[in-house]
Amino acid sequence: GCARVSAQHTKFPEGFIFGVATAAHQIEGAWNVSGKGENVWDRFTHTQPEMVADLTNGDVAVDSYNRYLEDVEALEYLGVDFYRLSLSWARILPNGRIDEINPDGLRYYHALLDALAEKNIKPLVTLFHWDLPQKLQDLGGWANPELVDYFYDYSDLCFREFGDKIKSWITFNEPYEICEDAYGDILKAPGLNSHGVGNYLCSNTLLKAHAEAYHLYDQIYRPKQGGNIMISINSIWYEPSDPNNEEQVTLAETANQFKFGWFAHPIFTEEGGYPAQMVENVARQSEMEGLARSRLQQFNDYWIQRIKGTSDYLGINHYTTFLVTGPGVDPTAKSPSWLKDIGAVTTMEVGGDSASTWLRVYPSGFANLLRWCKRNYNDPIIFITENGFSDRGTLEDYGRISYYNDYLSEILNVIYNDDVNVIGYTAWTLMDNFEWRAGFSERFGFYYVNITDPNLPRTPKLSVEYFKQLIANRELPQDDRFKEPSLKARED
Ligand code: PNW
Repeated sequence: GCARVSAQHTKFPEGFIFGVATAAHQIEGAWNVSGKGENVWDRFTHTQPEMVADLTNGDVAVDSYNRYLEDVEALEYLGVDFYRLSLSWARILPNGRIDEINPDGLRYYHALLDALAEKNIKPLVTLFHWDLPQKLQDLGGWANPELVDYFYDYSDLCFREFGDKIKSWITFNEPYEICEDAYGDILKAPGLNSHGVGNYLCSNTLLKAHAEAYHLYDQIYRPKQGGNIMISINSIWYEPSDPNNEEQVTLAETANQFKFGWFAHPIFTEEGGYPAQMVENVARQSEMEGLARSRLQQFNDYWIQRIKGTSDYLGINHYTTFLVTGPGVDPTAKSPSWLKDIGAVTTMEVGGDSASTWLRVYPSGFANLLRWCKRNYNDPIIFITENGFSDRGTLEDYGRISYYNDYLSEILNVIYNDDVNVIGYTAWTLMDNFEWRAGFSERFGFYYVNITDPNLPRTPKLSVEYFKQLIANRELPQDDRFKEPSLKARED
């Protein structure tokens, strides 16, 4: 061909760091022992077990509460620079409130942090990865603005208690999934299905809670502890299905503002507040519905300023791309809803597939997202806090290896060709675990876990060797054994 192709870079820049992630509710188990309180996922899976594809739950999960030393060994074998884990709020504060602290909860995390320190693995710790104490959900959860104060107290305790051992914090994992899936829909616990209403109440509380935790850390703890703190925002990247169709291009931009911009715009832009297009669309829809006020309440000036600039890095969880096919209402959209408010029809029909319907393999979408973030958010320092691939659980997981290889290649492309400032990468996930409503039917792990064996043995998949070699050499592995045999045969 005559296209100018720059050589594929394979080597990561000096100082780039690698890790893997998990989340408390997906791995710990021990749901009601040693003083842990009930959380929204305990309640959801116990009262509506049919909501989980294979009827599993997090009661035992992969028992990391008891097997954390095995997990640390697996991390050591991989050679990771850091381990991203989350703290279970209800394990530390059974009722969610600061007036009752569970000493066994603190002890567990201290033991885990000490085991990591011994292996020189740095913890990157998420304060909230979806497992709200049920007692706080009973008060309305994130739809209740009072949660700002409850999250402040919980964060304060965590910074004080663990801040000497934890130098990197994440406030919230994926605010979109929290507010839209759990409040606006039934896709995550508690599944309130308050579409077009609860989702926006949630985002107002969550962004304020995030900002207050940031300022607390920044002003009180950072001077003594010297760490950093960020938020992890999930994106589904939207592209026009026909890049030459102006209308689709505009609608894809609107969709990206609704998805990523919903939480990124208030924190990472000079202007602050929700994206203008989002404010306008929801106001217009609300008016058409005969409402006196928009379902999306704008922040006042105090909160716009208070929320702006409250993240040291832009944490990005990225997995997949959707296409925008045209204007209108998505056939799956409820009324009213976030999806209807966008005003675009979307499709997942793009790239290769995985075990998850929502996860399509489309690496170039990742590069486009990263370049878009550089442009829209004033060239932030970007930390990839999740990226990964699901299958049904094979040990020869060539699909996972090629996913990682192709998505990591795109990171190298944007670093070297577009000067995007990506400084770290986190793979989801260390071992197969409780994949929320998919249970164990979709597997994202480097290690396979046989959940029918009471010992829950962790067995390395081929991707363990791939990721280990990547980290050891700071370079994309070129080794033939990581290529799918059928593809290899075709090349020979
Ligand atoms: C993340 N999407 O969720 C979560 O942070 C993890 O707890 C979860 O296990 C993992 O990804 C795999 O699902 C996502 O639609 C949910 O793009 C949805 C999307 C991405 C991530």
